[in-house]
Amino acid sequence: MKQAMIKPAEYARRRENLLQMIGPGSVVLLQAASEKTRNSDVLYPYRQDSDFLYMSGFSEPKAVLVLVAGASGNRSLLFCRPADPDRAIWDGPRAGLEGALADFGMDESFDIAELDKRLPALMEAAEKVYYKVGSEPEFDRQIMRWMHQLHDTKDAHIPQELVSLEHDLHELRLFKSKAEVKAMRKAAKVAAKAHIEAMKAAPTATNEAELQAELFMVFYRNHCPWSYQPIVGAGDNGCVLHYIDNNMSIKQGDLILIDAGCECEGYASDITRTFPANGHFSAEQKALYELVLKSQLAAIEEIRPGKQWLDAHRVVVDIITAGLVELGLLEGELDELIDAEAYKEFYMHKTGHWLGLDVHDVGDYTIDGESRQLEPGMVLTVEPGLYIAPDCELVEPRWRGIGIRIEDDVLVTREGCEVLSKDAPKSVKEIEALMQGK
Ligand SMILES: [Mn+2]
Repeated sequence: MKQAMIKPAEYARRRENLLQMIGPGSVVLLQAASEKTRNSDVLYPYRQDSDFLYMSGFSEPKAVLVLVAGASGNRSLLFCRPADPDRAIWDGPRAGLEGALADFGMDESFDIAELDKRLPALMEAAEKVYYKVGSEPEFDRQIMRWMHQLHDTKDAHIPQELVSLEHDLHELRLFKSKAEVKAMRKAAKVAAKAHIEAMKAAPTATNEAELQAELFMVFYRNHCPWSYQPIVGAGDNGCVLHYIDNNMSIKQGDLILIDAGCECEGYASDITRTFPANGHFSAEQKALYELVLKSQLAAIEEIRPGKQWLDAHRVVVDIITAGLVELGLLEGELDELIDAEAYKEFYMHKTGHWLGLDVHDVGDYTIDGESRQLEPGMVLTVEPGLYIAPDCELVEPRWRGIGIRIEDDVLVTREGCEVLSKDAPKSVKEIEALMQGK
């Protein structure tokens, strides 16, 4: 197997950091994602829970991670499925209890079948039990059963608080380490290449599905599975924000909007490009495209330490609204239009989101009601768009059915920012040259 970018020592450091935050006398319980049936005996591809993955690097189902912050030091315990030569014939090998110690840096490992037997005693040693309260009904019930068990045991010590784990853990996840940035840079590089291949294939493609195939070919050749169902929307479909059917025919003169990203060691990229199917922007397409691009470039200028998360969005709203007035899609006084949010008819989403192990990654966007300040190590998307619905009566027919979004993945650095997805072309000139084979 290829050497992992995120090393066991980094996972151990994360566990240590979390236990430092929550302090001694605590126990943390995290459950692996469960397998999900697609139909009959067929399962959906398994994807580990991002919080569990962040704390363990362990990507098998049927596991529970227990972190103990005790007076005599911190311990990491993994309950998982033992190695099983018979099952290995069908499913391949598992890490097993030995692997949990040797490859995942655990202090102790136990058979997951012993969970009920051992967990109450581990909880008994703690004042506070941290877990994702309310997120998995069955796990909630299981923890309550263990609590009842302690209540029913003579002289047992009972933890005084059940505390939600998410806030502290997600604060850690918001700031990316060097190794995480490396993984995200690769995910962005591979996705950018996929977008380039889709652009090159578009002039001879007749259906959106063919372009999705180009994306997947690049993803899987680079061992990076998709990070979310891609959007490949030609023509009017580009205006459907969460379009994922990706099976309609591509018509001469369509714009094609592709929103697609992949994962490297669980870390996502999330890139959107919009380009003309035939490699030539029409006048209307170009006018709106240049406007979105101008707002996107200005928004990226707003990504640096000390700026607020919302500053990029504010700049986009100003530029988009002014541009729509200039092009005649909106009428009125600029300030009034902005106050009235008139742009929302054509631009109804925010300019970005945190990016990491989840595509819409965790972390607070506001602190005490104020938009959060950007700090080095945060990664976010910058993705303004314009969507003129095919049946929009507010504008001349020539603008209708044009959907555009341009999205990059941006790392906040000490000096400003780094656009991780910069390899994907986005100027009109670059796109047309690539698609026309120049
Ligand atoms: Mn996005």
